[in-house]
Amino acid sequence: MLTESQTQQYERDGYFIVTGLFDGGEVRQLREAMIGLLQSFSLSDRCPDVGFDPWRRTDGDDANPNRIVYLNDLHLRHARLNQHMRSEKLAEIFTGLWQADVNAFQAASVIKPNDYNADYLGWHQDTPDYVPLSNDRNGCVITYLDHMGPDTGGTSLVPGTHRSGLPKRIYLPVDGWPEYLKKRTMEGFDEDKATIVAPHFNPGDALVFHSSIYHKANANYSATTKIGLINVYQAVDCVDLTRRNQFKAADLPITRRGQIVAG
Ligand SMILES: O=C(O)CCC(=O)C(=O)O
Repeated sequence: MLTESQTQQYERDGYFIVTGLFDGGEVRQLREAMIGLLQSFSLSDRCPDVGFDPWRRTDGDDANPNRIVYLNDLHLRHARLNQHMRSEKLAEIFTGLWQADVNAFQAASVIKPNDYNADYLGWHQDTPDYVPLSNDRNGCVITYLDHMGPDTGGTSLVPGTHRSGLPKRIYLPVDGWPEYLKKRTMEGFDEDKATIVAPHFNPGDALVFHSSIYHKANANYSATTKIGLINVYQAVDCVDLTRRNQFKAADLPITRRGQIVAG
């Protein structure tokens, strides 16, 4: 159940962390499911729903030999990941925040392979990919399956920026980077002047954030792959006005009358 302080932090800062939301057994099952998937794809499977490390400079590890960095539609790829999207622990966070039933929006994973420079993913908001929505009751929870921090594949945020409007997204060339690789950022955003938080997450911790908060995926300079599960939800009264969301989780009912919908 949500605490008053978590609800207040979400309103004020646009995020909060639930430590130990999932226990060791749950993390093990989720990690096993993910590693099975990571090992099942090869580079020829590259498509918008299966992304690979664009640097192409280093070998992967046993868990992620082909250096997958993004996998979408997890609920259709593995029963345990479908169960995770429909877990009461995740649903209760958002039904509590919004005092409303929720639908799914996306069920994906952002994976940070060993020795992975994620700077190209850059500072961004998720909302620009989603609008027009009828309101802002759309949010994400990342479930960390590994120890993940500032240089080991965690997530950085700028508290309070969920109320800063939607600056234009831009892509900048970077000295020394290959021409095909640009750094995503936001017009007018100066990382050096921002108050950034870069938490350390333990396996089973969850980061809940408003889809408009400025955030970025951190590099992973450790020797092993780090996995985060991304689940995006929205309140039933948050309508995707142009049916822009093409993720296969779009509009799947997760709760009705406060109870999990079987699926
Ligand atoms: O992988 C992360 O740490 C952040 C994920 C992210 O940037 C996103 O979901 O938009």
